[in-house]
Amino acid sequence: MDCIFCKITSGQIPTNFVAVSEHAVAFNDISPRQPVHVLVVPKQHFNDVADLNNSSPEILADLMALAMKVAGDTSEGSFRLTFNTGKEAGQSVFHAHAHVTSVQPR
Ligand code: DGP
Repeated sequence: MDCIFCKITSGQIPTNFVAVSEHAVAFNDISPRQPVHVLVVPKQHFNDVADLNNSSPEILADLMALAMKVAGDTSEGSFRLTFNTGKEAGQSVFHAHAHVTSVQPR
């Protein structure tokens, strides 16, 4: 499968991870829309967060814990945590991921 986030999480595309957990990695978005814009991505491929929730709630819990750590480390406690799910909702990369964004970097 030709998936850009699989290439990033596997190390095939070298990427600076800002945080890592057992099942997920976090890295800066290539085109940030806020001063803080970090993507939190499961190492294993799932098409979107609904697929991830149905297939592996424990990996979703691990990803959420990493997203909350990133939010705490990068913001002053005011942040957004977003999963765009489906093309009509703005999802453009079909490998599940959370956006952590904040206008107030730490
Ligand atoms: P979404 O639209 O919710 O599917 O978000 C996908 C995000 O992924 C979008 O904000 C841009 C980002 N992105 C796409 N390709 C790359 C890449 O190769 N590297 C990084 N760091 N981010 C990427």
